[in-house]
Amino acid sequence: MGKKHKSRPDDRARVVDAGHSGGKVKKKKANGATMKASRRKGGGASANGDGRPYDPTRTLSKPAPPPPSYTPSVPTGAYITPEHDEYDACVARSYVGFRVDPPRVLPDELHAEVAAAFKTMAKRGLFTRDVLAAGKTVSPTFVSRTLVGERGMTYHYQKLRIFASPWSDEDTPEGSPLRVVRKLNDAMKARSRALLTRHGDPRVGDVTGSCEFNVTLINLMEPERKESVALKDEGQFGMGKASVSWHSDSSLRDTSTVAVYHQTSGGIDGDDTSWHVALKCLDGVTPALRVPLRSHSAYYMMRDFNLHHHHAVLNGDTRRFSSTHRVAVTARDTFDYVKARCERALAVLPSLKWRAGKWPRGRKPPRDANEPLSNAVRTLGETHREVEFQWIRMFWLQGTRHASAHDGYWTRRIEELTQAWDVMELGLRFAMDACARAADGKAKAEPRAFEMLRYLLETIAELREEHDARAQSGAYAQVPEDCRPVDRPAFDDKSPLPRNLRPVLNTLESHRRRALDR
Ligand SMILES: O=C(O)CCC(=O)C(=O)O
Repeated sequence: MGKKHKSRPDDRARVVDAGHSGGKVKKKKANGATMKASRRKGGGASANGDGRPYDPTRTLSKPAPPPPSYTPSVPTGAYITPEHDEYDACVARSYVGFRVDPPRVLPDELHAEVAAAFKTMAKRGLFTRDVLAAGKTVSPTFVSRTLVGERGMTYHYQKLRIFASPWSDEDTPEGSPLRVVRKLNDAMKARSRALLTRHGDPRVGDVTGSCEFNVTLINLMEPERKESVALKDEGQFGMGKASVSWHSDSSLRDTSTVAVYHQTSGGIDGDDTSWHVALKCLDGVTPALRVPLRSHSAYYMMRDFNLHHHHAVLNGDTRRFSSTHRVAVTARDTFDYVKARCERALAVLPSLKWRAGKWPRGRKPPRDANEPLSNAVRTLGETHREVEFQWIRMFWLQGTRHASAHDGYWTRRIEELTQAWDVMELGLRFAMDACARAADGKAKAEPRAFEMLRYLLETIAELREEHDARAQSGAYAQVPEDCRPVDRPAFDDKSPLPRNLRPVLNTLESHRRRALDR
């Protein structure tokens, strides 16, 4: 199980029995005894009799109440650290689900492989600042990041979709650092399962939630002196500079665990504890926590922790990588999902072509030729909008460096989606032509079809305007030129519809009036 390491402040956090919610704290020696017990039992039962069988499919039907607040017996400052006498009691009561693992929980060989993989990925320029949007504010992250995960996965946060470099064998050459990331992910899964099994939480009964991590967002952080962008103060508790400010993670499967593996340049035997994770309850009563992290340690936020707590990362003195393993939602976030959606939308093209009067003479009309026009317009238009704004524009918003970094898997798929989008543009053009024919009395179109088409074209026009404003934001001056937005999908004179849809909307309105007057 790797080398022995001296017990440090972060080891203390691990020995807190999170299964207790009443503030009574039982301490165990930080000697790995609990890990061994788990292996003997195959990870399926508790070492302390408190275990629940791990079932990733079972979640809470409604949110559980937050854990109880903790009021220190003697007044403390706004936050406490593991050195504080009441730290363990406070974690057990109000931060149930938070655990810290010391480095020795993972084998030294894995630590070393991961260190080499992160270094290679950094050298290859895979880490970039994400430029995020919140309301009308656009700003780059302080940290550089990259997403790695199952093939076809994406992750959506703060109005940005990021695309996972696949870690699968079929998409990576032997020796790829991405395969090492998958190995780390497997280790984090195994460890999270063991912790979930061993450390129950009475608030949620036997719900363990999932730790079947499908992506990891890996952060690269520099000490403040090396940052090109000024860091902000943590702001609420006087904890110092934050590299990642207070937040809870979004787009995660309900009740799922987040596991964070942390490495700094000091190496496994180093003394560096300059980086801290900060945690707070949302009750305004319980003291916040400021927890030092030793290089090669990991921390876990289990089950619904993310729902009732926020976390932040406090800047340290060294270069830091953190790999944040997550169970990201998949309903609308995978390539397979969007591809299937495109296929369904493209199936309405023949009926639109027929309604537009472009159907080849003598050929049998399509099967759905007499379906209401509004249905076809809706199916096509909603998919067009999603593909353009959630996929193609999101991909190119992140620049040409991003496109080169994703050359193996995503560029081909984005190209595929762009071809489907081109056909959908043609479909919208057919819908316009069908409305023109109705205005001329050459065909019938129900009033709802005009309304549906107007609604969809208007939202597309608005979203393009919003996208342009975002792409022109001064925030992009803070990132390298090849990380700035590229305007895709492209339009030219032969495009079925122009990029600016305002004149098209005026034409549609005049078709509608003429059709109504008939
Ligand atoms: O690096 C960490 O410890 C956590 C980072 C984090 O909160 C995030 O990436 O959302």
